[in-house]
Amino acid sequence: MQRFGFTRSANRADHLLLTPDTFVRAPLPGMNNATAIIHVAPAVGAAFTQYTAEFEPGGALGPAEDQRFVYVLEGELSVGEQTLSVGDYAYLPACDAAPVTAQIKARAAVIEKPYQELPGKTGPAMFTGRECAIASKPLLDDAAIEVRCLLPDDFAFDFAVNTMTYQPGATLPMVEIHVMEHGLVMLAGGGIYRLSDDWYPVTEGDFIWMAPYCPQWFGALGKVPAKYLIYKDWNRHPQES
Ligand code: UGY
Ligand code: MN
Repeated sequence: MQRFGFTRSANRADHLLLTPDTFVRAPLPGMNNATAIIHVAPAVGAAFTQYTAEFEPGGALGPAEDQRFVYVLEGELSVGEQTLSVGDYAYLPACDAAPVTAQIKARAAVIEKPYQELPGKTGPAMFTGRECAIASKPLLDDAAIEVRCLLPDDFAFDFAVNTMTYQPGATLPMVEIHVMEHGLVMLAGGGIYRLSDDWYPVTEGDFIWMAPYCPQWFGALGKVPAKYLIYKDWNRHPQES
C-alpha cells in the first residue's frame, strides 16, 4: 500500500520501467485459473507483447495466434508432454496446439510476437530447453558478464531471448544505442539502469521496455550477481516488417 503516490515506475516515450507496486492483473482470452500482468504491448509502440502469467493450480494459458516464448519464473508448468521447472522454457510457433498448464502455483514470463517469415526458410518448430544446460559466453570478453542465448543461432528465429548475469560491480562496457527493442525482466540482484537520460535503481521483479534506439547502460550493485532475461527482435532486415 503506497499512500503518498510514490513509485519507481516510469513511462517515457522511449522506455518503461514497471515495478511490482504498479502491476495490474487482467485475464487474457482463454486463460483458466490464471491471470496476466501485461508489461508491454503494441499500445505503447512495441512490436511484441510481454506479460507475466500467474497460474493457480490447474491454471492454463489460452491459445496464441502468434508465436510464443514461455520462461518459468516460479513453480512448474507442463507444455505438451514436457514438464518445465524454474529456468526452463518453451518456444511455440503461431497457433501451436500444445497446452500450457500448471498443476501447482506457478509464474512465467511470456513473450508473443507476430512471426516475420524469411523467404526460403521454414519457421521454427516447437521445442523446450533448460537455461542450466546452456553454456555461457562472456560479453565482449568480460568474464564478469555471462550471456546465455536461449534460442538456437538460426535465421528461422526472428527474435532472441538471452539471460545476462553480472558479477557485483560489472557494467555494460558502453552505452548501447541500437535498432532492436528490448523487453527485460530482472530475475535476481539489482543495480542502476540508464535509460535515455534517466538513471534508475532496479531490482528483482522489475520489468523494463526499451524502444528502438533507447540509450541503455547497466551497472550491477550489491553483494549478489544481478541477472536479467532480455528479449530483442533479431535476424531480420529493419525494412521488412
Ligand atoms: O543484447 C543486448 O543488446 C544487450 N547487451 N542489451 C542490454 O543488456 N541492455
Ligand atoms: Mn541492448
